[in-house]
Amino acid sequence: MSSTADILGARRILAVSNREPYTRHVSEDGQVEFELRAGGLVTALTPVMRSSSGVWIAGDSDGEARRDEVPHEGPQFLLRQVPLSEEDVESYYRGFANRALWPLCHYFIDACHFAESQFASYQDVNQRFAEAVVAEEGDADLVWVHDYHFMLLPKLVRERSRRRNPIAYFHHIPFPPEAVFRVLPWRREILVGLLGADFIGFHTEIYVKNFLESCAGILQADVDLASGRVRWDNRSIDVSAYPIGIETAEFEQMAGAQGTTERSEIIRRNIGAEKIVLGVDRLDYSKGILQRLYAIERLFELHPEFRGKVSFVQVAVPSRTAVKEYEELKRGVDETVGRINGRFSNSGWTPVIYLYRGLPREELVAYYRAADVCLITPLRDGMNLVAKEYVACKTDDDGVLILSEFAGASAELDTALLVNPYSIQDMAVALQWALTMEAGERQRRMKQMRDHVREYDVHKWLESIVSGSLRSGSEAKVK
Ligand code: ADQ
Repeated sequence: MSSTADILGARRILAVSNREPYTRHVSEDGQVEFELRAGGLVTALTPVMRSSSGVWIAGDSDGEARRDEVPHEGPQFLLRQVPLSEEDVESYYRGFANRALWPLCHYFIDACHFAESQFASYQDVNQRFAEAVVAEEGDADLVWVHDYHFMLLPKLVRERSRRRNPIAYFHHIPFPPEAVFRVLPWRREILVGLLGADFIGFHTEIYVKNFLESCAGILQADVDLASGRVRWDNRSIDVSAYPIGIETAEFEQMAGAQGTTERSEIIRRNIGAEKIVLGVDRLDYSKGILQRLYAIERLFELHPEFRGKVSFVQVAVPSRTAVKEYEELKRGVDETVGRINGRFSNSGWTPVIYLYRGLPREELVAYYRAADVCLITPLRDGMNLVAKEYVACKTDDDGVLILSEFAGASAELDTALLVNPYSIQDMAVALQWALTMEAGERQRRMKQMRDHVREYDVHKWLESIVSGSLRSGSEAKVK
């Protein structure tokens, strides 16, 4: 049994997330099949959900209410889907979650769109999820709410539930400084919604501090910054930093497989450059892809010696394509890649290779193995798992990570070359350094990061968060 299962004992996890952990397919002969979604959280949480017969509540954009036992073979857990109409998706998801909360939490005030009707839809969807939680809740559960789609949910569950199960909330994206958060017209409602939890987790101490200062400044709540506690509504809420990890062992094992070595050699041969620089992201304006391209352009301007020898590969998985800002970004990236290639390429060498698609996990790992340098420069990012995945795959300790100081991961991966992603010059200088760094220094820096990523993997994160949540649940009652 895993240690998380030990800590849970007879308790179940009742998890809530916007996206479901399994996608449901109906084959031509009517057979229903479930496919596990790739991703660290789902991979780590699923075995615990199975062993404790947990419940996972998620949205269903096909608009159907379903309760399915997943996976087909036991042990199973219950996947309950809350129906979301096209209007809900437009207003609650694309609207309030992704055009108000997402930019706000990433400190992009100018990109925020605040609409009363979208907040009303967000409230309505949160209420429907709260009803689903209460309907599924057992006597010994840990209610665990995930992410910014459900910031009102902890309070709504507390008000509706007669059971006194601990409620945990984890915020996967940044939490902005109070001065930024204040801009939100519904700042009080959102903070009070979250304070319905017993435990609130963020990736870094900075987000914890930002949240606590917002509670003190906006709600005049009694906050203890040193111990990370908020007193609210006669309860004590534990607010802590728990940086998420990845499935390190799985990435290491895939990186070491014979097939991966062969595939990464083919990738290198096809690209044909002496050195490969890699970027991997969802196509999102928070990831700083345009600024990164400008830095590559600056590198070729300032250092003609790299022309013909270095190629930059950007893999961008399409994301939120129906949201206006994302369409504009896609156009901007297409144009910039075209311009740089038009300016510098010659027969046999392409400066920027742009893959606008998601890659299967094995292929992604082969790209990580093939890359001499990984350039991860979000303007703001809760954590950034790609940085950790790249490190885990460098099993020979050879490779250089250039990382934005505004990614949560920079608090842990501090032997990366840390850059300010708003400074094109800073990134170009780091690129030049990375491409000429001696093997000894590359290995020393990488080894330190690899040891960290191995020790603090997603299983350790899960274990600490579950024990932290259960502890704060019981402490909150006795205070
Ligand atoms: P995301 O913003 O989605 O996550 P990230 O942490 O980098 O960002 O995770 C992306 C995942 O998708 C990684 O596992 C990566 O391998 C995969 N991925 C990205 N691009 C891909 C591509 N082109 N092809 C295939 N796979 C690709 C949010 C927050 C982050 C936080 C996580 C977890 O925004 O800051 O780290 O949640 O809490």
